[in-house]
Amino acid sequence: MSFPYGQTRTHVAARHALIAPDGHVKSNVPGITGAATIILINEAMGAKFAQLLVTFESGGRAALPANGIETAGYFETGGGTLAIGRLKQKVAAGAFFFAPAGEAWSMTAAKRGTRVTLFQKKFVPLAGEKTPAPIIGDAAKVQGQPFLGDPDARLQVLLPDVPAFDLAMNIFTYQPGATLPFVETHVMEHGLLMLAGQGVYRLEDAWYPVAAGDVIWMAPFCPQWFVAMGKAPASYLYYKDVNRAAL
Ligand code: UGY
Ligand code: MN
Repeated sequence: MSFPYGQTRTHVAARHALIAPDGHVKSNVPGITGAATIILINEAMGAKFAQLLVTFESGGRAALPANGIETAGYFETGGGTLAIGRLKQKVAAGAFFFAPAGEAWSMTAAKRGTRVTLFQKKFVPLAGEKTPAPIIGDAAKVQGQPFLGDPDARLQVLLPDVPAFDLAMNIFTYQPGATLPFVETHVMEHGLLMLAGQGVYRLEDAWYPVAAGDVIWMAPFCPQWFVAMGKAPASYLYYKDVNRAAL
């Protein structure tokens, strides 16, 4: 039942945010056509990265130029043809990619309804390390590892965990009742998309019911905790900045 009194689960605070799908408003983003694009998180919110949800119409396209921005993407549904520099591949639901800074990338021949989440960040090079190469992969082929020993909370690390990368993109899947083992408080920032299931997310000193389609921003040092609820597993895709000096 919906109440006609302007209610929503969306809550935007100074250091965290929950964006429920009922509040989505489209933006025109240069280079993306034939698609509904929602900018869910960016610097205007206080974040140091951007999170976008792109839902393509049949034949929609994205063509992003080579510049200082790197992009990590995940296909929730649909598919098309992805090209990153000289790497070109047909992709389907469950595909992920990494387009490094300095490489143009494009998505063509999109199937109608294809949903892609993009995380974009200004690349911070590391002395002595080359800029990472383009990647196109399939999340179904990435083994989930028990998180801190819990087989009911499994983490799929989609991108190489090496110093050249200054971002990570992971999928966390919890069996009903499983939790993050403690309230994490860390320097890394997160952008998160609930892919399936439901649960409760603690962000700073508030507890939020969350479900598939919700997006969360956690600023650095935002205390965070999650419990999966209901009868089916809950999973989320998330971004974090990694591997760079403290000062
Ligand atoms: O990688 C992480 O920091 C992860 N454990 N955080 C989270 O799921 N909120
Ligand atoms: Mn965390």
